[in-house]
Amino acid sequence: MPLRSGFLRYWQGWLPILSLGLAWIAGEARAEEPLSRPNILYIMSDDHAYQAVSAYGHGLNRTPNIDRLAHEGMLFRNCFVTNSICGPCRAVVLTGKYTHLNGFARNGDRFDGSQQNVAKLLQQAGYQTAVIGKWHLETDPTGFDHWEVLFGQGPYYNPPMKTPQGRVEHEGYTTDVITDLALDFLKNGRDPNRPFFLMYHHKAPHRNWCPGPQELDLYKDTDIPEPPTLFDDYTTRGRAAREQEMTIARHLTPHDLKLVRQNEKFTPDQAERFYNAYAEENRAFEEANLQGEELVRWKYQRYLKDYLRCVAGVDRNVGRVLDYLDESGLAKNTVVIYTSDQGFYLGEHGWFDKRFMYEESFRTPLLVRWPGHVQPGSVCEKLVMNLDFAETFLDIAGAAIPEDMQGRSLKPLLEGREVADWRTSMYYRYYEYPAVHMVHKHYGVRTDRYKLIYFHEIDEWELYDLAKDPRELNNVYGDPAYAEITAQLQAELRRLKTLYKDDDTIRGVPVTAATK
Ligand code: SGN
Ligand code: CA
Repeated sequence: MPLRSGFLRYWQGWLPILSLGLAWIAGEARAEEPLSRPNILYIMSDDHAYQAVSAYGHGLNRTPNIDRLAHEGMLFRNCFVTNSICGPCRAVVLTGKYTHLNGFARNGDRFDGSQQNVAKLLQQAGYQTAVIGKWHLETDPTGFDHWEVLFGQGPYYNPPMKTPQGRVEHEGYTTDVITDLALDFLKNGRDPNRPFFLMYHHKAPHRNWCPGPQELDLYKDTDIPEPPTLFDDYTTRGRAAREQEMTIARHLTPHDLKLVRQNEKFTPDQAERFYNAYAEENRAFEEANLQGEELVRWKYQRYLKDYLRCVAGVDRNVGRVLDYLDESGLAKNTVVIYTSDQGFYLGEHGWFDKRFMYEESFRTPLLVRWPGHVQPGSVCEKLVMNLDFAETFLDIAGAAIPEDMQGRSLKPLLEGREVADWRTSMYYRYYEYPAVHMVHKHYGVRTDRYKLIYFHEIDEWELYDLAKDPRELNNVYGDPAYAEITAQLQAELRRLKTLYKDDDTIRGVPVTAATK
C-alpha cells in the first residue's frame, strides 16, 4: 500500500503538469494545422484600370502600396474578365463560372445565392469567410461568416452598410470606412483557430469619382498625360463604337465634373472641404468659356484627376492593411491579391466606363503576393481570367475544385511552374443592352495576337491584329490578308462557346428574353 499510494501520489503530482503538456501539444497541433493553410486576403476595387496602377508602367500616377504586391509578389500582365461589368464580374469571381451559367447577366439582376460559391466551399474546408465593402449582387451574401456590404453602389461619403443584423450608419470617406471595417475584422473578428478568406471590396474609383478629404488637393498643379486615342473618330470601326454613350466629350455630366452640387450626403465640414477644393478652378473654367477640343481636354483633366485621387485613396488604404499584416505577423502566411472588378477607359477612344471587349476594359489588374511561394518581382504573361480566381483560392486552401467550375487554378503559375497546356485563347460575352452607355451586346475571342468580336444583334464583326495595332484603331475584318486567320478565329470562337456550354441562353432562358 505504502508503495502504491506513494506511486499514486507521485503520479498524481505530475498528472496536472502532464495533462497540461498534452493539452498544450494538442492545442499547438490544432493551432498549427489550420495555420499551415494560408489566409487569403482578396482586395478588389471598382473600375480600377491597370493603366492607373504604377507597377504596370503607364506613368499616369503612383500607387506605391499596391505596387508593393508586385515587388514582393507577381504581376499578371494579361488578366482579363469574362464580361466587363460590375455585378456580372463579381458573380464570376464567386462561382468560377461564366455569366450564362451563374445567371447574373446584367447589373440589377438578382444573384442566386443558393448556388455553389467559393465562400461556401472555403467555409466547408474550415476557413472563416468574410466580405466587407461593395457587393452589388442585390441578394444577401451567402457562404460568409461575416458580412458588411454597401447598399447597391453606395455613396462616397458616410456609407450606410447592410449587415445580417440590419443597417448600420457610418461617418467618413467610404474608402477609409471600408478599410476600418476590414481592419476591425482582422484585429477583433478573426477566429485565430481558422485561416481566413476576406474579400475586401472598395467602391472607389467608380463614377462619379469623389475624392476623399486627404486626396482632394492632389494633382492640382499637374497635367495628366493624354492618351493618344483621346480624339478617336472610330474610322474602320462599326456601329457599336460610334453609338455608345460613354464619351468624355458628350456624356460626362456637370455632376461628374464637380461643376454642380453633388448627390452626397456630406456633413457640413465635409461639404466645405469638398466644394472649396474645386471653387477656384470652377470659376476659371466658367470665365474661359472653352469650346471644341479645348473643352474635351479640360473635361479629361478634371475626370482623370478625380479618378486618380480616388485611386490614391484606395492605395493609401491598401497600405494601411499591408502595414497591419506586417505588424501582426499575419503577412508571412497570407496570400494577398489585388485586382479590380474590371478595367476602365481613361480617355482611350475618347471614353470613360467599360463594357467593351477592347483592351482597356477587358483587361484588369492582378497582383499577388504569397511569401515563400511566389518569387518576389516576378511577372506572368499567360492569359488568365477572373474565371480562375475561385479555383485559385480553393487550390491555395488545399480544397477540391468542383468539376463544374470553368476556370483553372493559377497556383502553378504563381509558383513559377511551367504549365505547357495553359489556355491560348479566351472567350468573352457582354449582355447589357439597351442600358446606360448603350454598348451593343457582343461576344468574341482573344488570343495573344488577335481579337475577333461579334456584335450579334447588329450582325457586325471586328478583327484586330494586336501585334500591329495594339490600340485597336484598325478593324481588319474583311481584309483578304486576314481571311485565313478570321476563319481560324471563328472556328475557335465556336469551340469556346461549346466548351463553356454557352447555348445562347442564361440558364436556359434565351438571351434576348433574359436580358430585356
Ligand atoms: C452607374 C454609372 C454608370 C456605370 C454603371 C455600372 N452611372 O449607372 O456610369 O456604368 O453604374 O457601373 S452613375 O452616374 O450612377 O455613376 S458598375 O461598375 O457598377 O458596373
Ligand atoms: Ca465596376
